[in-house]
Amino acid sequence: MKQIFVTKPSLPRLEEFQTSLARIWKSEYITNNGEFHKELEAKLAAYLGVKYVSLFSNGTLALITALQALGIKGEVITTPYSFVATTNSLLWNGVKPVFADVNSNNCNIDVEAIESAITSETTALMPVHVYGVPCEMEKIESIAKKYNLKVIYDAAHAFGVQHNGQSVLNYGDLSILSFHATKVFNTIEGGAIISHTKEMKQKIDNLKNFGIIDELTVVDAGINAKMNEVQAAYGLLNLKHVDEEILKRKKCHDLYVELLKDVAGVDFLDISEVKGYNYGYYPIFIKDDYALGRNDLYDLLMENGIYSRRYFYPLISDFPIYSNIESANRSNLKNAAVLTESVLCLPMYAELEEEDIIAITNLIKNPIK
Ligand code: T4K
Repeated sequence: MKQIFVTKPSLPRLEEFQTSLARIWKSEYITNNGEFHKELEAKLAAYLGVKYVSLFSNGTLALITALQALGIKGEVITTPYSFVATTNSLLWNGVKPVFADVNSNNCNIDVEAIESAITSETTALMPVHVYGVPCEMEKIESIAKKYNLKVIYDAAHAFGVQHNGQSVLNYGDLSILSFHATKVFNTIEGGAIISHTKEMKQKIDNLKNFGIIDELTVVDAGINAKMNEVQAAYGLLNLKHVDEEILKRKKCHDLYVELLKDVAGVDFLDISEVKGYNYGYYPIFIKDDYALGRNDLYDLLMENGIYSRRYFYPLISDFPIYSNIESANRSNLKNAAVLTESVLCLPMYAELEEEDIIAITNLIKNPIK
C-alpha cells in the first residue's frame, strides 16, 4: 500500500548542495557565524521584509532565548492550542504559563481571554500565529501597552505571512520562526529570532553563543544555539525555491477545498483574508454531524496508508506537566477543547500528487470502515 505522510520536507537540489558542501570543505570553516550563516541572515531579512534575523539551531531554542533576551519572569499568558515547545520554553525560563482560550474561528488566542487573565505577576504575552494565520496583533499590542507587557510571537508557522502590508514578524517585541524539516522553509533543523534594533540583535547573538563578546569577555549566561554552515548553506538553496514551494502547496490547498467543500460535518480554516499565506498546514474540523468521529476518521485514513496528524491534540494544558495549573482547566478553555477534539491536519506538501488528494478526499466523503 502506498504511504502518504502528513508532510515531506522540501529538499534542495542535490547537485547544488554538493557544490555548497565543497565550498564549506574548502573553507574548513563549518560553524560560528560563517559566510553561509551571514548570507542566510541577510537574504532572509530581505525576503521576509524584516530588520534583523538571528539564526538558531532550532525554533525551541529561539523561543527560550527570546524570553532570556527580554528578561521575562513571573507569568506569561499563552495559548494551550499549539505545539508543546511554545509552553516548554516558559518552563525552561522558570516562568509560569497562564493559559487563555482561543477563537473558535481561527484557532488563535482570544484577546478578551488575555485581558481577563492578567494579574500583577504578568510580564509578557506569548501568542502563536497558528497554522500561519495572524493573531489580532493590533488588539494584542494595545493590551500589552496598557499593562506594560512584552510580546513574543511564536511565528513558527508564519514564514512569509503579511499583515497590513508588512511582515507579521515586524509586530511585537520579538518573533520566532522554526525551520524544522516539516516547515514550509526548512534548514533540516533550525529557527530564528526576528528583532527590530541593532542592540537587541547583538544581545540575541551573544546569548546564542554562550554570552561571549570576545576571547576575554562573557556578558550573559548564554547558551549554545548556533546554526552551522551546512544547515545555512542548505537553507540558502531552499530559499531560492520557497516561492515555488508555496505555489505548489496552494494548488494542493485549492484542490482540497474544491473536493471537500460540500461534505457535511467538515469545517475549514478561513484563510481568504490572509496575505502571503504559506499553506504550511491543511487542517479540517470534524463536527458532530459527520459520519464518523475525528479519531475514527484518523484511524480510517491510517488503515489506508494516509498519515494525518492531530495538530494540536491533546491541548498543551492537558499534559501532566501543565494540567495542575489553575488556568489549564478545560472549563477555562472551552473553544480550545472543541478544536482539539475535532482537528485533523491532512497531508500537505509541495510534491503531494493530485491523485493522492483525490484518494484522501474520496475516503473522507465515503468513510466506509
Ligand atoms: N512553536 C510551534 C508553534 C511549533 O509548531 C513548533 C514546531 C515549535 C514552536 C518548535 O520549533 P522546532 O524546535 O521544532 O524548530 C513536528 C515538528 O517536529 C515540529 O517542528 C513542529 N512544530 C510540529 C508541529 O510538528 P512531529 O512530532 O509531528 O514531527 P514528525 O517527526 O512526526 O514528522 C511528521 C511527519 O513528517 C512524519 O510522519 C514524516 C514526515 N517527515 C518528517 C521528518 C522529520 C519526513 O518525511 N521527513 C522528515 O525528515 O513534530
